Amino acid sequence: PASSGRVVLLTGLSGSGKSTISKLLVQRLAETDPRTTTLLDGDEVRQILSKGLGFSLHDRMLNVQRIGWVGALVARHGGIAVCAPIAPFEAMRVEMRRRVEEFGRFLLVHVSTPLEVCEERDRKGLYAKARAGEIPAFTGISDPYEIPPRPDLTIDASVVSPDDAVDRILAALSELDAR
Ligand code: GGZ
Repeated sequence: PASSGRVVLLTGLSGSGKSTISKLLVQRLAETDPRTTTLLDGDEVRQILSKGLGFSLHDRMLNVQRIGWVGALVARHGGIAVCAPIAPFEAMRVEMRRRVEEFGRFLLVHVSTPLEVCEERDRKGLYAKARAGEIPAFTGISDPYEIPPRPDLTIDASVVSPDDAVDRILAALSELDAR
């Protein structure tokens, strides 16, 4: 089809498993899908594309807008962009979908791992710092995470393995292709 480009947005809390799932997803797509795949992970984006931005509402909006813009560009050229920012506000996700759907199709995946689990694991020690007030406006602790009301998929990574999560996303992507 003319608009064969895709953007997959994995939204969820810090430590929810977005990066792990998206890296595996990109590997699997490289093996199985003829389209090129681009990973736009939170960490990497903030080192370059969004360098200098912080975590105010304004800066988060800009960050996610930039990711959406690059993702839409990838989709416009027939590729698949896998994006994994927290994207905590519904408005930014809606805007990204609108932008992408001008050129291709959009899949919203809510990685819904509960806050308690993310905080309990606390791989980077950020939740402890946020609780101690050392990181202001930390998503889930002192800044909101708006639960997506109508995600295409919901995956709780505390009960679903990364492999199974990727299987579910690939199945949802083929459904999009069939539509
Ligand atoms: C949330 C923060 C914050 C605050 C630093 N709130 O686990 P991580 O470390 O690697 O993922 C988080 C990342 C979030 O950046 P995003 O670009 O994905 O966020 S957004 O979509 O809201 O723009 C976390 C780290 O940055 N981090 N401070 N205050 N996460």
